[in-house]
Amino acid sequence: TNKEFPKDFLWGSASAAYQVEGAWDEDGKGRSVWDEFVRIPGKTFKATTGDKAVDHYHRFEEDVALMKEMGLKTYRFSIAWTRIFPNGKGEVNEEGIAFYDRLINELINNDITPMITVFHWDLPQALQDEYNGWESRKIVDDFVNYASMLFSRFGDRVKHWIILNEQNVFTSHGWLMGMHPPGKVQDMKMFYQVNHHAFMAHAKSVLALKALWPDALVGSSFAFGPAYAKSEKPEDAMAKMDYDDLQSYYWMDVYAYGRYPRAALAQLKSMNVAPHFEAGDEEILKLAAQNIDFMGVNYYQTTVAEYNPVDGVGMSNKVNTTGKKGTSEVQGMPGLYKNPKNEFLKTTDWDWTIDPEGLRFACRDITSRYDLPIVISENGLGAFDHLENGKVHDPYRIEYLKAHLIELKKAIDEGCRVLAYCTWSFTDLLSWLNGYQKRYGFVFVDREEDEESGTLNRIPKDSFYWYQYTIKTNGAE
Ligand code: BGP
Repeated sequence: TNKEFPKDFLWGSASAAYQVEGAWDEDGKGRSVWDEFVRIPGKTFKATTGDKAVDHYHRFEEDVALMKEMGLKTYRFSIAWTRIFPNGKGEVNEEGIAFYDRLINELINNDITPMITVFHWDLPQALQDEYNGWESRKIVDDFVNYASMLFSRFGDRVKHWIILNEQNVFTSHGWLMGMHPPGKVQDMKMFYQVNHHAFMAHAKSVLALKALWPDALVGSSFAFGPAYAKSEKPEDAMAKMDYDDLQSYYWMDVYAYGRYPRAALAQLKSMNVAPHFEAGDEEILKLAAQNIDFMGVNYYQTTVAEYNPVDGVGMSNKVNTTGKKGTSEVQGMPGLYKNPKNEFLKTTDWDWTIDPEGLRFACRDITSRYDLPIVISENGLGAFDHLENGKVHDPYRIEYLKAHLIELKKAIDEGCRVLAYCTWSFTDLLSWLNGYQKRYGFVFVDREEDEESGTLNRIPKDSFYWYQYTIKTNGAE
């Protein structure tokens, strides 16, 4: 087999507006639910905010120059809805459009393909105030109106679109675990209803994009954590199946087939939490499914599924946000499954399993089930990095990414059609729940949790030069 990755493979890196931009109240930007949420004491890590983040808003030219130096082929970034429509809808804020115009043009002028995420969690607070945001069906029209504005203004230059980032994460953290806005806990019925609204927003946006730009490439990005059955016990095999249907296929089946997994829906009906459909929804979901071009996958780790008795563990908000190993708790769904530790895998300081083969597993599973091209829209290692004598040595990150790329190449050789691989992230940035101490970038940014200290200077880490070489050889070395 050829050692190189496919011709035109998009070697990339990713970010999200709230995590890098800063300039939270500049040039007409409205407030998002995250601008408010981080101000509630105790909600996020040390009450760190994205007010300034890594100031990408003012330093994007410097950041793009570094991407160019690296040889990056694609940069995935998200647009802040509140820069385009400060109140979520109504009059467009031309200064917001102008910022993204400058960023897109800068990328294109440097031979970097822009890949846009329409929604990476920063919902306008105005829509939350008016009708509880995602909880109301009204969100669908406002979302499509916002997405369509992006398509009409940027679609002449931007071909790659990701509608939603990790719908499974922002809804479970927001309505079950209380860790993302609006901070609700165990509201199962609303969780599934919110998801239905998000699916409709995704589907109608896909159709709106294709109506305007038939050649565009579109999909949504799913946080896929494949599950391994704990043992050869039939009840563990069934636990894996329940986990897959309720935690993975519940989203990917709707994107790819336009329907919910039948067993999951039966389960939700028995619990009286199945979502309400409007007339015509099924047809729209099906039509959109026929129009997506790829499955976006954010891959970080795998999980284990084990049978969980009716009086067993539920979902908790005890997750490790400090980087102290072993401080997270087992999550589960009573009567169905729980997710114990995998004894065979190492973990990061934040208790995420390190499992390169899981990436291959994820690609194979998607290819078997959906036969769709794949965009790896995120993959990376969160770690404590240290600046010493002006350098950051991060061999652990190189080792992590290299191992994942080896498995990704195997998946490609096995028939998976992988279009792009975006690492998380290009520069260091804000981690939603872990602050600035948990770093992912190829480029170190000099800043601490508190906004006053740090120069925000950019310093390429060792991994920057490793990825540069990997891109240059198209993955052959
Ligand atoms: C994904 C998000 C990203 C990013 C990443 C790393 O879920 O799409 O926005 O934050 O995870 O996660 P964390 O910052 O929690 O380590």
